[in-house]
Amino acid sequence: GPLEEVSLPLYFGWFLLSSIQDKIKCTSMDFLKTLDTLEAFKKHLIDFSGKAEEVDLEQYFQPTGILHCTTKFCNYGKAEGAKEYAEKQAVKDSYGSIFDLSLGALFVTPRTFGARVSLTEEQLQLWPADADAEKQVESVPAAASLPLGSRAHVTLGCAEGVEPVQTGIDLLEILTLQQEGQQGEQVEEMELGTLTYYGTGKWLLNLREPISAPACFSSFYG
Ligand code: 2AM
Repeated sequence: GPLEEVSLPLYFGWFLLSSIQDKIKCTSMDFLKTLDTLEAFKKHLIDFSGKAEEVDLEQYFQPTGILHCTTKFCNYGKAEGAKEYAEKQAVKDSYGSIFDLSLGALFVTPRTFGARVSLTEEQLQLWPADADAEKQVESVPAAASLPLGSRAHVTLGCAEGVEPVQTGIDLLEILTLQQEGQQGEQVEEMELGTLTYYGTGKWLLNLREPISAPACFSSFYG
């Protein structure tokens, strides 16, 4: 019946509690404010915006709503493996529970702005292993050899016209470069951590102190 058709959400994920949302928004805006004033960033502006003109990163990235870490994109049941995921025992058992997510890095590309999430063994139980999201990214074939859960992230903003799904793909691209042994160019010790440039507009800030973010495992219907 019609009820059954809408019984699967747009996606499952961890939704950050509101107190930590505010803190992360502040921290990430501070980071953007500093990043676009750095000489190293200005040097690579061409990669970033196609022009040598300055960009205001705080304006460049549009917020994308409630901060969350998607575990499984179900597309109301149309995505592959959606039903199987929703029926997993771990998913049912954890639904509505609070988890502590660890945000270890911030990254910026010309398309997206995100935070990398390092999942614990317990949290990986909620990561789709079968229809492994990482392995479906055709544009980053090497991502298939990254550890499970590498894609886990919180989207903090997207450039105009860019869909949030791109954030995970951008993260996988950076992690793939790291895995292939690219050291990147360590450009700056910032208060928040070490900033590294991976070429073609890809920036990664490894946080000195990972941000611990309480988050509720739930789903979004929209
Ligand atoms: P995000 O997880 O990078 O933010 C609704 O569109 C949510 O589902 C967004 O949070 C989005 O990206 C995520 N999403 C959309 N399409 C997806 C896909 N094909 N695979 C994984 N996540 C997707």
